[in-house]
Amino acid sequence: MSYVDEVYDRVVAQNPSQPEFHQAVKEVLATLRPVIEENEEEYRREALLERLTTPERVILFRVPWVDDKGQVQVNNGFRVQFNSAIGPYKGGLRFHPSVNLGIIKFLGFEQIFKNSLTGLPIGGGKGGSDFDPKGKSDREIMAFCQSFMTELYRHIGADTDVPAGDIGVGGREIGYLYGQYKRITKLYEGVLTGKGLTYGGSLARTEATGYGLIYFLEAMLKANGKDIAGTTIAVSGAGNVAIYAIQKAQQLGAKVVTCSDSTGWIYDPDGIDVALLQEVKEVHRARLTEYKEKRPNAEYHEGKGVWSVKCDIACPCATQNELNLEDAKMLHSNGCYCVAEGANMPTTLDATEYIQSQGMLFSPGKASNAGGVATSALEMSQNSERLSWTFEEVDSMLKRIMNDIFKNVDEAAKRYGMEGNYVAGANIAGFQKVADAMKAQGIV
Ligand code: NDP
Ligand code: 2IT
Repeated sequence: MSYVDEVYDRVVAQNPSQPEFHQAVKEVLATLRPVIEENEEEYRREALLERLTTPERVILFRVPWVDDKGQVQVNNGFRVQFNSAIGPYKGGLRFHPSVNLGIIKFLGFEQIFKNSLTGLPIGGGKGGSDFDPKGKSDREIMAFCQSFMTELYRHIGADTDVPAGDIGVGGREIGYLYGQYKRITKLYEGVLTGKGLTYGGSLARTEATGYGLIYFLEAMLKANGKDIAGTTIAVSGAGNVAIYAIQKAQQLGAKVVTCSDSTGWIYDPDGIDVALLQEVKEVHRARLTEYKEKRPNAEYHEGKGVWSVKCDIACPCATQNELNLEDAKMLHSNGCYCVAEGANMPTTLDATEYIQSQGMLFSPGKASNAGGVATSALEMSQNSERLSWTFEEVDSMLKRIMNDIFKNVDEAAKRYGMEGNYVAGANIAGFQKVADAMKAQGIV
């Protein structure tokens, strides 16, 4: 059996009931096959792939907090410190009822390659909780965040592990987490990113993942003789990534006609009104039915459905496995020629294979959503030098980073005879730097 297959079987056997983690490992290992085969015996002797697929450290903890009725609630807390070969662990915190160890491991594993692709010195990590922020009061959110940090603080630090936001964790949560970290440790340091602008945050971090996705998409379209201006785009999600992807796409002359949340979706033939979407989601934290009430031309539908809309480009920006084979077939039959992932692993493996087999363009999240974490690393740099850069400075660095990522991914795919396969290109380019650093640092 080949070394790659042996390691995949081992991951499945040793991590039962973690299908998302298996899926992420399967995709990466399958595309690394030609790279591994060049030096198979050496990699096998050094157990490089076993080490790469085993987290350096997994922290599981209890998070007790008191709700507004005086009832004590208990949630599970997680932090997976996956790989520190090229820098301190870096990656978001997700608060969502679906969170479990397998989901945090898939996200942490993806983060290793994504962070490597940014070209910046950050290792891979991820964390979170099965806490559901929906419907909670501000006081309950604060109580939860303070309790979460009361355990997490001992495992993180500006040069050790630097968490940030993800689903269910935005500016408000980062603020409460930062306050508690500072209170316990007395340290005013860049231990979290996505901070508010008054206490060490970076301009353009809020926009960075969505803007970065569209900068990457622009580069990918351009390399394939296409232009974003004049296209119709279907976006899913209505959170941080979706909102700023829609904003940037519309600034560049595209029309975005959909968005969605966990209960329904919007089709707006006139193009999504971003200011209204921000008011509904960022200010009121309300349902998309409120968007429809203020936008009579738009349609609201319950459930899932954005991929049934006719579009040129699809950008899934909500969550994992939200675009399946049936969705991919629908997109293709409606003339869609490009899928650019904003979320982490939003496309199932069979849907990805179908999209690629139809000659559609496809960018994996670990490449096209890397702008968020890249800008987090720029926030860390600003914190270290105790200076703040302007919006234009950060945005132009973000744009350059996304263009460089596209170039490196494209070149890596070509180098191994897989031109246009950006999944393979991203995994190969991300892997090489991490593997070199791991080899140089010995058996650790
Ligand atoms: P947010 O919490 O801001 O928004 C998530 C959006 O997706 C919400 O509209 C939410 O609906 C919807 N959603 C979440 N879970 C589900 C679900 N199970 N089914 C249907 N809809 C769902 O998160 P982000 O925008 O930050 O994250 C979106 C994706 O992007 C995630 O995959 C995340 O890992 C990834 N990502 C985020 C980065 C960042 O910087 N924030 C960086 C790189 C990737 P509702 O409004 O009802 O909650
Ligand atoms: O998935 C991701 O890259 C993020 N949620 C952002 C991580 C970060 O550290 O900014």
